[in-house]
Amino acid sequence: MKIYFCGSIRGGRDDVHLYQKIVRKLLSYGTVLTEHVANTDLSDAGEDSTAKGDQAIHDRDVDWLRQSDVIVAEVTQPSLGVGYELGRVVDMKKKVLCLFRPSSGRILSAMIRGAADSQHFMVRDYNEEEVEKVLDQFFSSLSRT
Ligand code: 6IA
Repeated sequence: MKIYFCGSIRGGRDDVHLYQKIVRKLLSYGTVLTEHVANTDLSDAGEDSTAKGDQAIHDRDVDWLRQSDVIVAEVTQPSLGVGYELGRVVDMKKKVLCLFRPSSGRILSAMIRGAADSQHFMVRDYNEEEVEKVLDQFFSSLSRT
């Protein structure tokens, strides 16, 4: 199974250690196309900031989104890139799990929470301690569909 993990990069790297935990767990279900999102060496400067570099990142990521079987996004740290990726995949009719931590004190964008449906796009409120259990539940629900 090909999994695309979305997490904030230029939106801010406050949750990178949680992204690592999520990616470690996702690797037990399949190939994670975007392991670099959880790389602690990757700063919110996003290294190659030339126009060509950004275009290459965009085109490669959209291609990976098309190839992926499932998308998991940590959406607590607001990120334009993550929001854009989620908007693109809605039209691809892929299975999507968005993970949000209400304990952050933030309120999730209506454009993400409001996109939830009973078929493809799921938004799950959770605490960090239960993330592995939440992922287990999601992936076992996939194997039943
Ligand atoms: O707006 P943001 O930067 O927060 O967007 C983050 C999202 O966009 C992530 O879910 C990634 O899939 C994607 N993304 C944004 N920047 C990069 C990137 N930068 N590389 C890969 N995906 C990115 C450069 C780092 C790379 C050379 C290792």
